[in-house]
Amino acid sequence: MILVGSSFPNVELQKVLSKYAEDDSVIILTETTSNIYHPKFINSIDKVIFPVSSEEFEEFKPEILVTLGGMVISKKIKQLLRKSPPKHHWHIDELGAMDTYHCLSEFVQTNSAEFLTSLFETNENVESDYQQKWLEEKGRRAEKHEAYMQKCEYSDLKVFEAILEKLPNESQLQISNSSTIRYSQLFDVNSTLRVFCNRGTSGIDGSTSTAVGAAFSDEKPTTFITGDLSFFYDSNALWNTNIPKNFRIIILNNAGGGIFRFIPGPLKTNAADYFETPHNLTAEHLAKMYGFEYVQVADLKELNAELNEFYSETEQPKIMEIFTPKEINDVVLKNYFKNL
Ligand SMILES: Cc1ncc(C[n+]2csc(CCOP(=O)(O)OP(=O)(O)O)c2C)c(N)n1
Repeated sequence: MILVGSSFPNVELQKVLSKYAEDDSVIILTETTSNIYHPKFINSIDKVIFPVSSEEFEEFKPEILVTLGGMVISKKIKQLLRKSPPKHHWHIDELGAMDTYHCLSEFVQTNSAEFLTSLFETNENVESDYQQKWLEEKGRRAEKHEAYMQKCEYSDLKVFEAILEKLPNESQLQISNSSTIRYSQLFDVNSTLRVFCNRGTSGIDGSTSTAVGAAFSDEKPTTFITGDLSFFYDSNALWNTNIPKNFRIIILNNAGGGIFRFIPGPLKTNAADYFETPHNLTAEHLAKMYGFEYVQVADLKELNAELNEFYSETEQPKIMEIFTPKEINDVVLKNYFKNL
């Protein structure tokens, strides 16, 4: 198993990993922020393994785990690999290694594309149904995903699907922490995009600033998708005279920290408000103050209509604020995972 965490787009790495995809004994798992794409890769890790129990994972676990790149966001793969560790874990990176799965046996401090290329040359194919097993699982989950999404009601999940479908080709996507980055992992992201998340230690404090800087340094359009609390927390990022006109911000405003309705704990205590931080704020006045065009939507029809216009050329950068129903977002997502 080759597991690729966050990485800059890398043509050499893409090339060599595509070769490994032809080896039946290898499965490649990629995160949305890995910037690596191939139809035979498992590009939505959580979608495929969320329903897999530790016992079932015995069939899917690798003998050798090779990890590349930075942070891995999928909590489930971390849990499964920690519980059922592979015989060997090698991390390949020029800088450093973290023992994320508590079984690191080898840190190879080198360029990962070069390492994999040399390894490929000495590699002997073995007969195996390992990749096939994973790909069959991927196919089954993809069907369940489609069926659920077709009847899925207006919610953060449904909105995310619509946003991802309309992103312009070859553009840059910046995603903030909390549920936003996790939703993105459930969909097939347009393979011409370059996708980034200021993951760090999952802070909500600097994503907007990072997106502004990234937009400034890129001629192609940049879209930043963020939650409302993350946006308000770092709104000072907009106090900047260098924001390009082709910068777009999409705020999923579910009136607080929606993630705290999803994770176990907060809703069962009387302290849910302190986790969720409910509010009635909108970004409208901030948009006006900082010279952004502003549009707000509150249902799927409006959203699709506005998305059709959203990326056309404008004289100012633009914010779209999407209001979603906080009472059902978590139910829709929990049912999504149940349905898988
Ligand atoms: C700097 C910082 N403070 C607090 C937190 C704890 N925290 C994690 S998620 C979250 C809520 C984020 O809400 P929002 O951006 O609206 O996204 P949603 O959960 O609705 O997707 C908070 C406060 C954090 N991650 N970073």
